[in-house]
Amino acid sequence: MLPTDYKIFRNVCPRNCYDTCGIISYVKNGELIKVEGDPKHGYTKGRLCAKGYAYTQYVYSPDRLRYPLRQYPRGSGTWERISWEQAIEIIADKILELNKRYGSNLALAHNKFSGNLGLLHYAVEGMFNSMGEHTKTIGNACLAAGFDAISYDFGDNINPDPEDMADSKLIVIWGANPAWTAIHQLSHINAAREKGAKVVVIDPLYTPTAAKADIFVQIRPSTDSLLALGIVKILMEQDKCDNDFIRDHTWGWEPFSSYVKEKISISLVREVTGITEEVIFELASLYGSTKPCANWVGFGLQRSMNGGQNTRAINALVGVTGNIGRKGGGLYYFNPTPNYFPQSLLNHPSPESRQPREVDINRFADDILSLANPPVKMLWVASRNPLSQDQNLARWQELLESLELVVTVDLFMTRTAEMSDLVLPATSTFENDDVNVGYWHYWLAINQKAIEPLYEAKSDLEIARILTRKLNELSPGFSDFPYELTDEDWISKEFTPKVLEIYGLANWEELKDGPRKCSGNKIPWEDRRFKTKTGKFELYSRDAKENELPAISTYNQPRNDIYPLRLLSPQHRNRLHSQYDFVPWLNDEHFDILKMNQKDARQRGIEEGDTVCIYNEAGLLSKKIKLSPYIPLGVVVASQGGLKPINSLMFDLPADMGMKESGSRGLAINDVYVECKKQVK
Ligand SMILES: Nc1nc2c(c(=O)[nH]1)N[C@H]1C(S)=C(S)[C@@H](COP(=O)(O)OP(=O)(O)OC[C@H]3O[C@@H](n4cnc5c(=O)[nH]c(N)nc54)[C@H](O)[C@@H]3O)O[C@H]1N2
Ligand SMILES: Nc1nc2c(c(=O)[nH]1)N[C@H]1C(S)=C(S)[C@@H](COP(=O)(O)OP(=O)(O)OC[C@H]3O[C@@H](n4cnc5c(=O)[nH]c(N)nc54)[C@H](O)[C@@H]3O)O[C@H]1N2
Ligand SMILES: [Mo]
Repeated sequence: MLPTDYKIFRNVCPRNCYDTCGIISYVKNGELIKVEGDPKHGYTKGRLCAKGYAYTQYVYSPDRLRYPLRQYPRGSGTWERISWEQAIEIIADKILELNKRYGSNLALAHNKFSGNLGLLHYAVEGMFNSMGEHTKTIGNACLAAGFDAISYDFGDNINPDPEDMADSKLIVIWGANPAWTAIHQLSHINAAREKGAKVVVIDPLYTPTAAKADIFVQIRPSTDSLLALGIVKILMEQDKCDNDFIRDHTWGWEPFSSYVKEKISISLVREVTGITEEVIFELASLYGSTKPCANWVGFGLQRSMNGGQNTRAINALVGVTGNIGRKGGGLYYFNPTPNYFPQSLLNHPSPESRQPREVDINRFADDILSLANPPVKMLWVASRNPLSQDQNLARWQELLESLELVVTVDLFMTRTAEMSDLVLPATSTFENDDVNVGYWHYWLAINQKAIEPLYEAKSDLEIARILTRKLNELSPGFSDFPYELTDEDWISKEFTPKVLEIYGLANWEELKDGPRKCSGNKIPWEDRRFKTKTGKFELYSRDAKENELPAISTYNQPRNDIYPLRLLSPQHRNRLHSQYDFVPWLNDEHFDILKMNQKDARQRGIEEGDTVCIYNEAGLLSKKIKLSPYIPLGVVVASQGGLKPINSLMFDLPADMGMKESGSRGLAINDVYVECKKQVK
C-alpha cells in the first residue's frame, strides 16, 4: 500500500528508442521518489528497462547541469555561472548583431537530433523557423537508408503492428537486437514461440537476441542482400514463391527474376556471406513452408554502404514469399504514426520569403565550414551530442573552434557542451509536459509535469519563449514564435479531429487516464494497393533508377579497406548512445573496451586486458581489450559514448540511400575499418 501523501503522474520515456515506454511516477513533497512502468500502456505493459528504472538517479544526478554557464575561452574548462537573463541577452545580442552584419539570419545554425523525441521538444525547430531564414539540418543519422529502400518498393513506410508478431509462425530478425534495444518486443516474440513459431536471428554478432533464437545465422556484415537473393533463387528453383502475389501485385518480376537467375549462385552466397549451404537451404525451406512470416529489418543493418540494397533485397524476399499484407507477416522497420500529428512546432512555417538554408546532418561540420554568403557564425546544439555520435570529429572540432558563439542546451556536460561558450540546463522529462508517440508500436501517451524543474533548468520550449521575448523586445517583430502559448495550448494543437478519432479520444485530457492505441493501418497493404507510382510492390523501381540507383535490388561487394578489422559499434543495453554515462546504477561494466576474437588478438600479440591503440585514416584512440570467441574474425566491437568516443574513428562514409525521404544519405558507420596495436607501457 502506498501512503496517501504521494502524488502520481503519467510520464513517458522520450528517448529515441523503439519502446517509448509509459511510466508512472510517484512524487512526495515535490520529489520524484520512484518510477514504474505504466500498466495501462498496452505495449510496454508496466515494465521498464534498466535505464527507465534508473530515472530517479538520472534526475537527481549530481552531474546535472544546474545553471546557465559561460566558458571563456571556449574549451578551456573555465566556467562561470551566469543568470538566465545574462545568457539570453548574450544570445539575443549575437543574433541581432549577425542579422545586422549579414542582412539575414543565415549565419545562425542549429543542430538538433534525438535526445528527446517528445512533440513539444520540436520547440527548437519552431523557434528557429519563426526567425525566418537560418541554417538548419536535413537528413537523419539513424535510419535514412532503410527508409528509402522501403519507400522505393512499397511506396510508403508503414510498419505492421508489432503486437501482431505474436501471430507469426516464423520471425526473422535481420540486424536488430531487441533484447537490448526493444525489450518489450520479446514478449510478443515469445508469445509466437509458445504457439510454435521459430525465431531466426541474422547478425554478424552473437547478440543477446541471437542467444534466444532457434537459429542464429552469423552473416558477414553488409552481405544480407546476397543471402536474401540466394533464398529467393532457391525458392524460384523449387517453385515455392507465391506466384499469385507475384502475378497480381508486383512490378518488375521479369527483370528481377532474370537478375537472380543469372547473377546469384549459392556458391557465391556461401563465399561472400560466410554462411554454409546447409543453413542457406534451411532458411529457404523455412521461408518456403512457413506463413505468416514476420521480418524485422533493424536499423543496424542499414547503416552501411549497402544498407539500402540489403533492405531492398529483404523486401523482395518478403514480397515474393507472399508475406505482405498478412496478419503476423510483413516487413517491420518503422511506423509512421508520428506523422499523423500536425507536429505544430516542427512544422511552424517560416515566413514565405525567408526560407532556411539546409545542410546535411551527416556531413554537418564539413558542409557548414564550406558555407559562404554568409558563413555560419553561431551554432545552437540541442538534444544532440555530435562530438560523441557524429562522424568526422576532427572537422567538428575545427568547426566549433571557428564559430563566434556556440550554445548547447543539455542536462549534462557532454563533450559537445564542453566545447561551447554557453551551456543552458534542460529539464528532464519529469519536469515538463509533453506528448509522445512511438515510431515502432502504435501507442500514444501524455507526459505530465510531475516535479518542478530542478535548479534553474528549463525545457526547450520555455527557452524558445524567453529567447523570442527578448529578441522581440530588442527588435520588435524579429520573430513570430507564439511565446504566449502554454504547454497545454501546444498539446491541444496536436489533437486534430482526425487524431482524436484514430485514437478513440473525445479530448486529449483523456490520456491522463492512460495511453491509447492507434486504430489505423494495423495490417499495412492488406488491400495490396501500394503507394508506388505503379500501384504495385516494386521489384523494379523506376524511381530508384531516376535517382541513379539500380532499379533492381542489387548485390554489391561489401566495402574493403587497407585496414583489416571491421569496426561495429551497435547500441548498448545500458546506454542510449552517449546518454546515461552519468548514472551509477547503469555503470555495471567498463565502457572503454574493444571486443576482439582470440585469433585476431593472437596474430597481433594482444592479450585480455591489454591496452591497444586503435587507428585508421580518421584518427587514433586507446581502449582495453576484451577477448571473446563470439566476435567473428576480422571484426572488432566497441560501445558508443564514454570518455573516448569510438566515433573519432568515423569518417565521411555515406550509406547508399537516404536522399529520397530524408534529403540526405544515411550514415555508413558499420563500414569503417581499423587496425589495432598493443600499446607499449
Ligand atoms: N539500450 C538501447 N536501446 C536503444 C538504443 C540504445 O542506444 N541503447 N538506441 C535506439 C536507437 S536510436 C536505435 S537507431 C535503435 C537501434 O537498434 P537496432 O535496430 O537493434 O540496431 P543496432 O543496435 O544499431 O544494431 C543491431 C544489430 O545489427 C547488427 N548488424 C550490423 N551490421 C549488420 C549487417 O550488415 N547485417 C546484419 N544482418 N546485421 C548487422 C549489429 O551487429 C547489431 O547486433 O535502438 C534504439 N534503442
Ligand atoms: N559509432 C556509432 N555512432 C552512431 C550510431 C552507431 O550505431 N554507432 N548510431 C547513430 C544513431 S542510430 C543515432 S540515433 C545517433 C544519436 O545521436 P545523438 O542524438 O546526438 O545522441 P545522444 O547521445 O542520444 O545525444 C542526445 C543528447 O540530448 C540530450 N538531451 C536529452 N533530453 C534532452 C532535452 O529534453 N533537451 C535537450 N536540449 N537535450 C536533451 C542528452 O543528454 C544527450 O546529450 O547516433 C548515431 N551515431
Ligand atoms: Mo538511432
